[in-house]
Amino acid sequence: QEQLKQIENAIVGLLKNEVGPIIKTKAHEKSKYVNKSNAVDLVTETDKQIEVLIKEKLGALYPDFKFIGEESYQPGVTKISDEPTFIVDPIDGTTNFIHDFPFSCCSIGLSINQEAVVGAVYNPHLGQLFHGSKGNGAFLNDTKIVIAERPLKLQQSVIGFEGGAERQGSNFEVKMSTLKNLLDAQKGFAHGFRSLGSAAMNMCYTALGTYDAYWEGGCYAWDVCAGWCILKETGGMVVGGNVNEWEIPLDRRCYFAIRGGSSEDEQKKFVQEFWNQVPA
Ligand code: LIP
Repeated sequence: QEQLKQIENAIVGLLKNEVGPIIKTKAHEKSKYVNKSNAVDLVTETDKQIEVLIKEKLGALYPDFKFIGEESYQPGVTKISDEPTFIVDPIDGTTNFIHDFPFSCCSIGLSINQEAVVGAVYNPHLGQLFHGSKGNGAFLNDTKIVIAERPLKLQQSVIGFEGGAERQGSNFEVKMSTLKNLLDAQKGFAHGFRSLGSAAMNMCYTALGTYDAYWEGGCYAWDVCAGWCILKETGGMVVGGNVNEWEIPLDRRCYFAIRGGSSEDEQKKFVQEFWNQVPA
């Protein structure tokens, strides 16, 4: 537990002192970008530069730990093992970064035995640094995150949602139908949806209790690893985005995060009600 806290502090220092200033300055420059898998999956030189920097700095501090980063990921080759592994998104919310919308951040998680045990997410535009580690609680900057007890009901919820990079096919259709069902006055009737454009920020806003839940299919372990640890430390849970997926691995790519501040029974009931709105 103490060692995890030391790692958390090291990551926090790196984000605050080195990574954050780069993201903040470069976003205002309206960076040039190139397309990755398609015309809405974007990457800039700054994403790559930051990943190299983090790999170098964490590698010097923890030479035996493995490293997985969004920009060096090789589909089919890169796999999360049981060994201590830093799982990093150098800029999460790259579209926000390119458009200078103030919700781009850096997300650094550590997994051990495929469980997220340390996490830090820094949005330098708003000065919000979320961090936590297993058994040590979660913090927004220096303040411990404590979620007040309050009812958790689908009908009165605000849910984080993202369009994602996949804009056609059956997954996209399911996403859109679910969104419609949840808003429909005769079905889910949620209070509303919000889209921050960053999976890591969405996870952290669920950890804060600002969101009641966050649902996304299509993102990757580096988008959610850090936020997952932070959320768990505030009493939240992460399950699969599809029906009856209560236990999921870090790289399941379809996640449903639920805030704390309610009993496990209430959280599970919320999940069931949500799943009822996802077409088979
Ligand atoms: C993006 C996410 C966004 C999600 C996209 C993508 P990037 O990460 O944070 O919320 O919808 O699928 O994964 O590309 O900005 O690092």
